[in-house]
Amino acid sequence: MVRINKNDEVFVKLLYWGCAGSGKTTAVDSLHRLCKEKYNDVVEPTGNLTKIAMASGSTLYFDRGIFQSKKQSQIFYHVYTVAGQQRFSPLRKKIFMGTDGAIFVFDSQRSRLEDNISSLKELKNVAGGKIITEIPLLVMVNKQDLPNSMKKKEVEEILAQENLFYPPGHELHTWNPIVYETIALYSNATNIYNVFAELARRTALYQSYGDGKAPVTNKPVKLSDNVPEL
Ligand SMILES: Nc1nc2c(ncn2[C@@H]2O[C@H](COP(=O)(O)OP(=O)(O)OP(=O)(O)O)[C@@H](O)[C@H]2O)c(=O)[nH]1
Ligand SMILES: [Mg+2]
Repeated sequence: MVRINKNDEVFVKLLYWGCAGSGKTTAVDSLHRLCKEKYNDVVEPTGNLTKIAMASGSTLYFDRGIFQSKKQSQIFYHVYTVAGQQRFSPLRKKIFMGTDGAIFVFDSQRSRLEDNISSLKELKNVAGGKIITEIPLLVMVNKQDLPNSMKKKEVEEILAQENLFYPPGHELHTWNPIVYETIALYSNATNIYNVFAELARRTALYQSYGDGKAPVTNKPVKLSDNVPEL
């Protein structure tokens, strides 16, 4: 639920979800650097990234970064990651509360397939049927730099099996998650800004045209894969 304070500042909560080690923290870290160094005329971090992690680098609680839109300076994106290790499930449920838009970070390593699917099922369960209908979803198939990585088409099939990918003609078809093939490592970052910017755009469309829900497609919503203006 997008929140507005008495000064008309708007707070949008975006969440990176996925199994342990899929690259959520790395993605938000790279996003933070990209926004600071390259896209700061569009969206700028308002401070440091907060990372609460174990010595191993695995997230212990969450990461959080705050990003301010430069074109509409009253809009702030609060970007969170969850801790993906299985034992943190109760914590993830808490971090999920109030999420306006979600990015599922799929680990493209085939050995991680089962963990990806159980993480996706957990997200659906925690969201109680609100994914896509009220909370826009995008997907990263991450670690494309590694050999034999899973590809967009394969992940779309998994989404369809989980009822998160609608056929043409379905009223939610327009809101099918875009599946981005990504590399989260900063040195080689691919699609990391695009996926964030598209999620920001979709949350705005859900608010403006759908009153917090997926807008019905006969309304004048212009959609494209282009990087949007924030
Ligand atoms: N080759 C490669 N490695 C990556 C990529 N993204 C992340 N990694 C590596 O994968 C490991 C785990 O990344 P994290 O970002 O900590 O994963 P996480 O999803 O935050 O994990 P949890 O916090 O345990 O849920 C690290 O060693 C990263 O450097 C990528 O795109 N390519
Ligand atoms: Mg992490």
